[in-house]
Amino acid sequence: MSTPRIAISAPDGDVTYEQLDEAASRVAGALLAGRDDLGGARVAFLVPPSFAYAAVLRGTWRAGGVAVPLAVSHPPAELDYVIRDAEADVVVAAPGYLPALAPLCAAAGVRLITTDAALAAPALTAHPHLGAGRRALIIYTSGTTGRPKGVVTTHAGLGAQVSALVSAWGWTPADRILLVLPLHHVHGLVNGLITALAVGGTCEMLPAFDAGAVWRRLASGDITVFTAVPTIYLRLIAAWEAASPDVQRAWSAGAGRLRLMMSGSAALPVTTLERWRALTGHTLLERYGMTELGMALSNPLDGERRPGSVGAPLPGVEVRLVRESGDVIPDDAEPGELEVRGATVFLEYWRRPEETQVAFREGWFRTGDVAVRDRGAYRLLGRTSVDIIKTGGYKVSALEIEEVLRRHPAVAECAVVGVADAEWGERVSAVVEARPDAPLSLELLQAWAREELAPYKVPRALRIVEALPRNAMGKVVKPELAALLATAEPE
Ligand code: MCA
Ligand code: AMP
Repeated sequence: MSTPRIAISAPDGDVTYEQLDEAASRVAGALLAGRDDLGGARVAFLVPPSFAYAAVLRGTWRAGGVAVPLAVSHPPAELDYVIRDAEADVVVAAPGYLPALAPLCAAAGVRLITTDAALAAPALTAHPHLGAGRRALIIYTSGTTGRPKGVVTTHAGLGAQVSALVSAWGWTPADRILLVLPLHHVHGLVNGLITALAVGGTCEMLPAFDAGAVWRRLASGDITVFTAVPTIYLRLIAAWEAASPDVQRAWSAGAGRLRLMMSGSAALPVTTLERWRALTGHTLLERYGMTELGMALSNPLDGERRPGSVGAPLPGVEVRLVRESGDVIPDDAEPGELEVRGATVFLEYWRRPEETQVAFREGWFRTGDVAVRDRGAYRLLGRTSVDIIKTGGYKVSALEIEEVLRRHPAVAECAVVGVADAEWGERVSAVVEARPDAPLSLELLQAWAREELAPYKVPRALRIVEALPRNAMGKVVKPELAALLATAEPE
């Protein structure tokens, strides 16, 4: 008899596919609580990386629900926003999060159950029929308008995203991925967990990113695939450099045995790519994706991986570059906005029909990223909006942070920008016009913002000025701020 395959290896244990299947049926039973089908009701869940996370995700789908993963790094105000915006029918929480969630759920009138209770429920025996066109997942992402929007992907869309990755990156049941990314975003959730489970591979999860722990697992010889954001590769390089020569040799040799190492979510500096190649022999496979699209462009598994390039369209993905006028760019060398079409593209922004409509042009999704094509491969040059910041691989909206800062009683006006940073890609930075009569310090403002904003949205560099630079129309001129902040010491 062959050994049963391990689906998840996580802090709460190793489970086989059979055990995961049974656990998902129990979760589905608990969610349905006697109903036949959740019928697209939203199941929000706050569960750390674990076997329980995978069981809740699969159980939600089995019961006909829409999965809404919540971020373990988010403060109560952000959790509350997502639970209410998604109009969650039920929230599932790991027991440790009950104290934070119980008051929110009580105030919002939402049922709250623990993972322990869900996993102990009687298993569901009959499943609702899940048409591929049904909504499967809502991931929250920031934009240039208002608060974060829920990006809705159907089962068919997710299936198309996963198929593209399996064929382009050669996933097989023999793969074991080491996952250290958060599970409320596509990079960790789709590229890591969902794809590994779709092929019958193993997903090994660490509780959080820790450079030493990652190196030890990479060196073990067990892992075949790894994917991360550039900030993580920089931290791994720093840990390698701080290690003894013997440890360095063991880590490098072990990492060299992986089948595939990838980078994405933010631009991979060529210096990082080169340093990683020198340490491990791997030329990182860089790819480009977006919450609304899954992955769209990728360097090849076999063949030349060009530093500074995000490669060519994945199977089933069509892309084009468009001028500001809307004309499609026919040739290489002329930059334009990247637009994407295909079965992988999201269905809608949750309950935001107008924003969904303006996100598309003639059926093509407008990414807001500016790119240029060179011999079949694409290079990203920047974004069409200065108000989108990418920091540590997280996308944040400058406008959203400004709205929060303006609520502080000592802030008269403010402007937030992303300042180039070697470690984080961009650093959230703010220039604040203080009220003349109110004392304001970075510490006070940061402590205050921490309560309202996720950690990566808290301004790290701050200037307090008497007057923000404005144009003749009275509008704050952001490019001037970037220069001002670039010379400010990071706090
Ligand atoms: C955290 N800190 C930051 C940032 N993030 N400071 C500045 N900029 C930031 N972005 C602060 C923390 O609050 C803390 O501050 C201090 O830095 C040290 O934090 P530490 O615990 O050491 O690390 P961490 O910040 O928790 O983790 C760093 C990380 C993490 C592992 C690189 O940012 C991460 O997991 N990033 C991945 C994001 C991701 O998966 N993005 C995918 C979305 P203090 O000590 O003062 O409290 S994009 C996507 O899905 C698309 C589809 C795609 O293409 O992939
Ligand atoms: P998100 O909205 O969090 O899914 O982030 C998507 C955005 O991340 C894209 O629109 C790009 O701006 C950025 N991004 C993803 N992959 C890359 C990459 N390889 N290089 C540069 N930017 C990237």
